[in-house]
Amino acid sequence: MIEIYHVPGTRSVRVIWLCEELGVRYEKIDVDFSPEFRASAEWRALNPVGKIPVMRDGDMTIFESGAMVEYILDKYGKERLRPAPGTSESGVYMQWCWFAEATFARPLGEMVNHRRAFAADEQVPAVVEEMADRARLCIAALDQALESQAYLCGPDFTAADIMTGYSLMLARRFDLMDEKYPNVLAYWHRLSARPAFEKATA
Ligand SMILES: N[C@@H](CCC(=O)N[C@@H](CS)C(=O)NCC(=O)O)C(=O)O
Repeated sequence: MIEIYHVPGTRSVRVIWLCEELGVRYEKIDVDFSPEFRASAEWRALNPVGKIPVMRDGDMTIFESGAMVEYILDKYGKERLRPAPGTSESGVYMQWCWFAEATFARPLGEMVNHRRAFAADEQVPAVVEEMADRARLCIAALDQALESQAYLCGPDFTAADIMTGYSLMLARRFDLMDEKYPNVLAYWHRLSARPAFEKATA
């Protein structure tokens, strides 16, 4: 059975959410999120940069949440939740998956790290604001894409929405989603009402 090393509120939510959507069985293994544990030889053996999540399936161990999502779709997806590889729909699907982590989650992650690494009086507001602006640009891009469709790849929910849904969870922590982005707000309500999302974030 798939083992998902999990900390609530982290990117392991994506992997659990996907398994719940697909009805794939998994075991959740709680991880100590303290910097000390993440720096330990025990954890670095699973994730060399000390981050969450990690996933195991049989003798395979991987880090990077996007890779876990694609692996699960390849092995257990039965062609659900993503377009057929090699189609133009698949190109758009991959664009949004990569955008979710490489472009949108990047400034958000740095905001989280900045807040965690520095005491309130050591934080640099201009740096945080610059990262918030980068994240807002991403939210605006999503808002535009969602103007005439319910999900990022069209009328149907895909794993690109799972990748993006977690990034929106991070954006909400910083109050970056507001009425300037009505399509994103409506999209967020659709995503967060899904039973699989509720289970992954319970
Ligand atoms: N690109 C990685 C990012 C992993 C990541 O940044 N995880 C966060 C939790 S969601 C973490 O462990 N942060 C601790 C740190 O960066 O020190 C992925 O998608 O798995």
